[in-house]
Amino acid sequence: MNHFKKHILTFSLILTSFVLKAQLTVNKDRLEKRIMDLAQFGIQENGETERVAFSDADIAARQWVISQLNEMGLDTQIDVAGNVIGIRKGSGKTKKNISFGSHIDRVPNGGNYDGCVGSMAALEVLKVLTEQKIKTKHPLEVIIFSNEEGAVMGSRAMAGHLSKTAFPIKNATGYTVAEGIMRLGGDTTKIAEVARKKGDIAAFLELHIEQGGTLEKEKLEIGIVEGIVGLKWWDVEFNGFANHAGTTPMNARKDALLAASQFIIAVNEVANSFDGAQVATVGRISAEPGAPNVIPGKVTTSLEIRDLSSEVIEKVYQEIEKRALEINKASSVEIKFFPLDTTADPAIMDASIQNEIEKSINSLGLSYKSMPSGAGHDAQDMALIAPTGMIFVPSKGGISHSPNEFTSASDMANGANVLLKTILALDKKLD
Ligand code: HGY
Ligand code: MN
Ligand code: MN
Repeated sequence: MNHFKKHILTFSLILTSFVLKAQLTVNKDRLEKRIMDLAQFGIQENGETERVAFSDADIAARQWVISQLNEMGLDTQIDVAGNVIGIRKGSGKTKKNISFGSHIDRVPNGGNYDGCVGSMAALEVLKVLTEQKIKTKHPLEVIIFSNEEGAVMGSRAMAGHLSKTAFPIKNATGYTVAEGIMRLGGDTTKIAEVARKKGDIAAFLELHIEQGGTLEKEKLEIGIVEGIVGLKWWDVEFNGFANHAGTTPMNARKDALLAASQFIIAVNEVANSFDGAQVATVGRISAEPGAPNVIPGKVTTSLEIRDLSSEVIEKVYQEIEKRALEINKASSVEIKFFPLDTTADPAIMDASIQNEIEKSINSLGLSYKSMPSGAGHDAQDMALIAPTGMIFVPSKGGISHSPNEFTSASDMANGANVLLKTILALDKKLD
């Protein structure tokens, strides 16, 4: 009889664990609460959150994430690039992590979901696995990258291509990248040590909001990202001649702000003149001396160009340079381009990872499409060193980089469930 009982017991244990795994889902309300808890870091009087990389709010939020990871028994550290790392030990012999995560730093006046959904979903996935006492063969590594909005710096360092030339770049906090990395607990003198070798990581996954309107418009629940655009940044300097706004005749001026205005229109016209999905933007401008009764003598603007092809980015840039030369000739305002070391190359996502994501989506009965990403992500750096995949969830109204950014709890939970299932599937499939 005992023998029989033992078999029944074993069978029912296997059945329960099978049923549990089949029903294994994230806790939607807990995930939404984490998003709101995270939004408290940098909360302003008007109820919006400011949390630009390297700010006190960013540092406090990163410490909070570390405490959440510690509570779940993970080994945590801040690497020399300021990335927050949490490791959940695996039960197998393999030392290769399955890594997943995103970022929690934001653009100025940004939203609560960009980067935060992937980061908080990573915590939720770990919570569910801990609660259900599910061990994975591979160690699981959560990465909350540093300074993603400053051109994916933390993941660039991990991919081994963050050089000292990027260190002087300042963000909206006024801190340079070097100062910021130190503030986050990193160490710029050892930045090379953070680089992972290709093959160190078994797979990298990032869940992220789409930041565009495609999924919502087509009433789809999930996007499988095929590729991520590359982007390049420049500072553009306009040197004219500051002079009296009242006594200087209109035909005797070297008005730097007028030239910059013509440049901004030219950037828009050039980007629209090519077929394809390239984009070009002037997002920042400063005019000196900035008084109403002085003709601006010096203006500095930003310039950003993005496309899935580096060649197209270069072609658009060359056309913009030509238009700048015409403006210079007509206005005698000198125009100089300063490329910033913020280049993020276009990245194609791993086909087998996309396939695993698709299988997870189908097992959950969710609607989906494969699509490119017009936004840059840490995943584009991780794709240089590991098989990488990205999962998109809808952005309401396609709005992002704005306090009006929103993704519903059920959409976030859908994405987190796809992330969870794909991690478990990869854990089984990969050595
Ligand atoms: O700018 C981007 O594309 C991303 O949101 N950092
Ligand atoms: Mn992002
Ligand atoms: Mn962003």
